Amino acid sequence: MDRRGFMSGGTAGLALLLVGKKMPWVLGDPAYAAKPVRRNTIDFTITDALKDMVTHNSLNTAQCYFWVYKEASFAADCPAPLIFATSGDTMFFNITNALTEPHALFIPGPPGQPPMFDSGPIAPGQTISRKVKVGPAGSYLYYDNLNAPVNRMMGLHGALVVMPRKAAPGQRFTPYDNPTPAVQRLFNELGTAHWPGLAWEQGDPNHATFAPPFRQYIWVLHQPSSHLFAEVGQFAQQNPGQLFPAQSFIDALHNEAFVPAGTWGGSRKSDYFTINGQSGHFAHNNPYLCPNLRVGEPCVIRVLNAGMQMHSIHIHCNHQYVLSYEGQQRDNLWWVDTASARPMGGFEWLNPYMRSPDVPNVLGIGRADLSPGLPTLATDGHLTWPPTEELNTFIPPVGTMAGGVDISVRLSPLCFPMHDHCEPSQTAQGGNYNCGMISGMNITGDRTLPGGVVTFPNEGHIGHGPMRTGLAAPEMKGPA
Ligand SMILES: [Cu+2]
Repeated sequence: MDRRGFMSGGTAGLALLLVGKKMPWVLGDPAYAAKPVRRNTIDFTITDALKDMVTHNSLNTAQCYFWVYKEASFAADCPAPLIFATSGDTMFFNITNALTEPHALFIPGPPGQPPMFDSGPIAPGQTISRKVKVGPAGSYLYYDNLNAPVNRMMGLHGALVVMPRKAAPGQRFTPYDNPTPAVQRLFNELGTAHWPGLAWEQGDPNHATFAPPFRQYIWVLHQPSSHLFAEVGQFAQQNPGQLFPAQSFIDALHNEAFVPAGTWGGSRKSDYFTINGQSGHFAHNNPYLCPNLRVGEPCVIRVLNAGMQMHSIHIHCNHQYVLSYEGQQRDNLWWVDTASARPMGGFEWLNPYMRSPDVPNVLGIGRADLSPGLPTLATDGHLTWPPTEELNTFIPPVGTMAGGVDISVRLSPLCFPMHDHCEPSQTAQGGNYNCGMISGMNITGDRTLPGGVVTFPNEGHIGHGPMRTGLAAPEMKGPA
């Protein structure tokens, strides 16, 4: 397995490519500030890579072999870089096929419409250069559609997010060029009395509270099989130019009995379940994946399933509005806590970032509703919102020193899980629970209380809390 000297994929942040000049908002987003690259020409080499997987450590050398679109600016990884572009932009692909069988890059259009882009087969050793007119606004998987599903499953896929050029006159921004009335109405109501706080496109230009505009997260789902992928790599090495039989790939992944890795070699079923190539701790505690926002800071979550297995994406804390399902905007919005992403399907959610409706709070049960007459609820003489008891709890206590370091960990922010209800995906290598397809949503404060933005007490405490993302605000004012 050393055909071309495998590259090692890291477990760092998301590779991000910006097309066009209309997206300064991305650069203002702490989740994306890591190192986006701005260019209109995307240089892909179709090659292979070996990646350390979630359970990789000094005792367990778990790795997986992938085929990847490697962009010139970034290390090889699966998925390929997230591309942000604006509807109507033009971008250019230079694509070189460095593998031994034909490959391609395909971007579907909206349902029932022609593809946005189709490179057609690129022969081994060949380079093609093509122009793409980007649009309409939405969330797309770009992928290799040849020898389906083998090439796409082997790792040749990534996400393209197309933002609308503008909002309709007098209307709020939505994620679409032509939103349905229901979607437009929902976005118009963000930041109003119904959902106090910010509209989607509103942020803090001067970072007073570190709230970026157009808050959004992209979850590309995948189910790598380390044994099957290695076999495909070996087949290609031994039979250059021949295609791995797609039907036996499907049979292995779907129909083979599961045998965990340690038992002999393991079967060829999926043994990893990833979001943007990450899983377990690396997915959940990753600011590219897990929203870290305050009550009143709604965000969009775009889910795209690149794999062959369904995932039922279930999030705690808030219900989600399904804005679109499999590329089709909703006329009548669903309000759900779980939505299913079928293979090659997906959806777009609006996460309202309201208080969890069943959490009693100082203003009553439900949203931050300032109507008079609502009961003030308390438990054991203590207000349950803001949840200062949780937020002021440190384990071990503040000041616990080890090696000269304060090792206290603050139970903050309020962390809620997202997990896939198709439960096998919660494992890695067939048994390592909680190393699978998980993420979450975290609440780091509340900007809807009377008296202005609340950043929870001790937000500025350094400690070793799991989720420091630079959201500490200078203002630490609680409710009067
Ligand atoms: Cu749950």
